[in-house]
Amino acid sequence: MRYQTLPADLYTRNRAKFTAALPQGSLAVLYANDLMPTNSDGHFRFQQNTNFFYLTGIDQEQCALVLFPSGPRERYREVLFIRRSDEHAKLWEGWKYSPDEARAASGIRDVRYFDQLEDFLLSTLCFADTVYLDFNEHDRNRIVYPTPAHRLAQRLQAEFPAHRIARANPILGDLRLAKEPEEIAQMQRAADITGHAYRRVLQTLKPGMIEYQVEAEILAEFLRHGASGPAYESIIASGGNACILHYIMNDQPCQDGDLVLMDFGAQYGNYAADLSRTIPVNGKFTPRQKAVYEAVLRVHNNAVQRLVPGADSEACHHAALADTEQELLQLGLLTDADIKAEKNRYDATRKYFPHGLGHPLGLDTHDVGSRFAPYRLGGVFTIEPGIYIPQEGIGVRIENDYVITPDGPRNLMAGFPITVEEIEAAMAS
Ligand SMILES: [Mn+2]
Repeated sequence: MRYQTLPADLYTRNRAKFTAALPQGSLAVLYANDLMPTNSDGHFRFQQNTNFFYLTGIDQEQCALVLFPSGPRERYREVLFIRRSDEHAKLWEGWKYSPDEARAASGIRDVRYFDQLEDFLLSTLCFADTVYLDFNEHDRNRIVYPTPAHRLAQRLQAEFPAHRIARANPILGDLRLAKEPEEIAQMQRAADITGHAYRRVLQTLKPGMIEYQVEAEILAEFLRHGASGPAYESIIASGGNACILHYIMNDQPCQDGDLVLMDFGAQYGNYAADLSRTIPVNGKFTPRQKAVYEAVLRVHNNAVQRLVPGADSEACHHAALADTEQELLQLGLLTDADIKAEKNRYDATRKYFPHGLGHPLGLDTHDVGSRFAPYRLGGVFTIEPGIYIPQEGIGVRIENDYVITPDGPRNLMAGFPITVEEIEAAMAS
């Protein structure tokens, strides 16, 4: 692995939390992700299934985990199935987990080969009444591709029609909202690498650079420090492009006098970082750019103070909209009449701040777990307010990642230049 792996004890604890939530008679089957085809004989870079990784630490295709805590025999209760390697795979692909390596990585004693899964399920299913599967659900994503879980579910419905199929996702999503200390340490590494990339941009950005050349500096720094790559497509949006929220074309020159909004994060050990910064292409904010920037920074700093256990993310979003409304009045972008004319509260403000305040972060950039769950200790959340003014060619977003701790929110991006003075100083040096 090109990353520092986490101790098996973490995965043992994660499995204990998950199995404790399974009702009597339940068996869970979690699969590694498929290697996904592109075209011809190509495939996308392998991306492990994050629920499978959370429970095993195994980062390889053709693997599965079966958990059957109430199984009648010890040998049914926790079994990891790994890909069987052979001379051909060794010649073309190199290293794959040996059973001993898989045991050491996962903390699972009973390791078998993936081609033995079928027979294992046929015998154990007779002692179970419910099968928990991970269907990779998300309320903003429609999965059109049949995952290994979908394929098993179809077979179960045909061959074991009296068994109940249940959703592992709500349980795992809820567990994953609160991070263990080892996970937070890994996320700090992802954040630190992201910081290296940010500092590199502060030192290299100059007028005339194409947005993708800025992206190249970022990706080079990610790889130099052991990241597997970006956790998501990098947004490098100069001038008015910043007002396109998911702008990833990155093909325009950064003009003297413009701002550039950058939203990028490294993936390290399968954990994501998520940073947004908006900086002046020539190293110096204009008075107007500074006014808008500092307005967003005040909204950001107020929002961080509300990251406390039990708080409701929707209430925090509304509080940030209220803060932004005040800033927009000050900036001359809104009038009292605009607010009075609103059909729904904050409609006028949402024109300039049309997205959410933040999201949970972890193995996934938009991490799993209910968006409506209150904040809790160990949760990691982004805070990313913005103000976008297309008519002025200005878009500003400022985003950091925070852990909710008993002592208040802890910034995983502490020390990354964020004030106007810090950014200008870093770009001048
Ligand atoms: Mn984000």
